Amino acid sequence: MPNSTLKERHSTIDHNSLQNTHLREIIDSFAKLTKPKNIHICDGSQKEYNQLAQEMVASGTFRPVSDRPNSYYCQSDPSDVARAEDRTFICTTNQDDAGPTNNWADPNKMMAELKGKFDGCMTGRTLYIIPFSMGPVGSPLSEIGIQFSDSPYVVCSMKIMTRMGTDVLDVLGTSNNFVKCYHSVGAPLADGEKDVPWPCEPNVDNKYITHFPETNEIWSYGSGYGGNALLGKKCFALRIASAIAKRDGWLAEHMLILGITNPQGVKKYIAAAFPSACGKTNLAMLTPTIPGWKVETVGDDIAWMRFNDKGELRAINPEAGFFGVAPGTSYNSNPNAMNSIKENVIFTNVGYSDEGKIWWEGMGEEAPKNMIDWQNNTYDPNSGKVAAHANSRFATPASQCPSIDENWESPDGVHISAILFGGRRGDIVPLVHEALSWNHGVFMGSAVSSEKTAAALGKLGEVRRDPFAMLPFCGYNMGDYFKHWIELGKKHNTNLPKVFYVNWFRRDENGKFMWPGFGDNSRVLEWVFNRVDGSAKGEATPIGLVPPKGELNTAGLDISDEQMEKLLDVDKALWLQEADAIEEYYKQFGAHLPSELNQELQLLRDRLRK
Ligand code: SAT
Ligand code: MN
Repeated sequence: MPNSTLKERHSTIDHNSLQNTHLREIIDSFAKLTKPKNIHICDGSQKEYNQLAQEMVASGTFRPVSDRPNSYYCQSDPSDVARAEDRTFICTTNQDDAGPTNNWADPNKMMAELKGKFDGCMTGRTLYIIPFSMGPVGSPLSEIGIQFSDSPYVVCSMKIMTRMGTDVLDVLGTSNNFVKCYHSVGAPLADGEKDVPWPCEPNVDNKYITHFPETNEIWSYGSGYGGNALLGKKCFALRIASAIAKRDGWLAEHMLILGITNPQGVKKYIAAAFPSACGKTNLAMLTPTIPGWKVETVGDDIAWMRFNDKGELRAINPEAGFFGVAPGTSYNSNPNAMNSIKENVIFTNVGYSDEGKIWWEGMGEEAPKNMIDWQNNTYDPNSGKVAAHANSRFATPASQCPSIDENWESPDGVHISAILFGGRRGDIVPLVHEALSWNHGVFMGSAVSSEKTAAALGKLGEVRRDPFAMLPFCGYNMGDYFKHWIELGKKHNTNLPKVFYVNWFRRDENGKFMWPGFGDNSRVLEWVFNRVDGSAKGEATPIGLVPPKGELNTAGLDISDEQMEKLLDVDKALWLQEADAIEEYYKQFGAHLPSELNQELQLLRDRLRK
């Protein structure tokens, strides 16, 4: 069947009339491969969104949320609830370019395997073509992608999470400079076969999340969930973009961006890297408990950063929405998030009541009487089973966030004066410490460690190294990535941000969190802010500078001096063990490990032994 006879469904754009011949050719060959029933070029309009949402309500994929206008509830297949890291591949000609922390695959072999999977995979379905911009449409810092997908859920989610639609095609013009994002849920429909609410390939071994950084292509098969399927996010804005950034001298990072203003009205911007599901969204939207301070949100997950000609590091948030973890989000933990999700939201894998209201554990509200859980079973509070999956999410437009920063869409980005690293560690890592230099900061970032969370499939709780919180997201050799950070510091050494490491999750001998966290994290931000402008003191420890006694603002907090001491304690013996562990972990990078990091490790040991 020639593709020109493919039925165009309620799309205002006819693909044969597309200006961009590259795009037209790709659509034709991809449709030939995947054999969809229909083809639909997305214009990104609200009308289109509403129509798709209504179709999904009719098919049972979506259920309307009764107390939130234009919002929908959705349950995924139980096999498809998080990123599939074991099935995520970087496909480069040389295995060395993917490095020891990525699953590597030969690009030709992988492409052949993928072609087999994609052959006919859209039978009975509609192929949606989704033009989107990461970053404000037309900004020089932005990049364009075209996602191909057979999932209307993905289309609606992409409308929230990215800038999507016709204006992106206008900016693209006839250029071939866009990231090709091929996606299928991997569930062809035979003639007359009834669809399921969440089509996907249930066998995890048949899922593929593959990246071709040499040709700026992403091929994702078998999953409809989160970062596996919303390809603008981790696949493009991190894995592919990090490889582009390495070539072009900038940084694509797994970082939130926040603006913080002191009582005198001085504002600074901070970027912070934490592994998935460690509270980045909460920190980005934090409501300070210290009087007179204000925090505003630029982004909650991804930062693209470049040095400008003044040597300032400028950051943009390439996304347009928040894909936040639902459980634990409440008016207490994150009022700004709660106020961001009053309308135009897609909720996935939370609980849903017979009155059409959504609910999750830690929402700060009593569970509704009659509710189904994320697996569509009647929720029984006595069963010990949760209503909301630990990685259940809300997708909501960033523009709805009450704390959104006035510069969040500024084409020049915002000036970053401090970078925070952090993870979830019950022990040894103090509440906050400051790097002694840029290279020491890179060392800290390279050794980020965290207890595993539910954002990825696998065992929870286990401590793993997650360098720069980029372990699952770096599109090239992690050793070269460290080198890139060192090199940028050398090249732009006049106005570098200060680097810090935080840990909100330290526990006492009874296993209790010692720091209240959430809004009180503003106290740590205050010290960071004042360190940047030189008005706060830092006390030297072997691992870096910590706030000296009395320097961290604990006014109004029920915390003893003894507890503060414990929170900031640096145990030399344990840190010497940590240094051994870092040395062991560094071995995998071989010759790709920059010598500067070995030097930093040596300096750390010297300071610990003094
Ligand atoms: O990758 S997701 O977008 O599904 C969420 C995350 O891991 O941060
Ligand atoms: Mn993330």
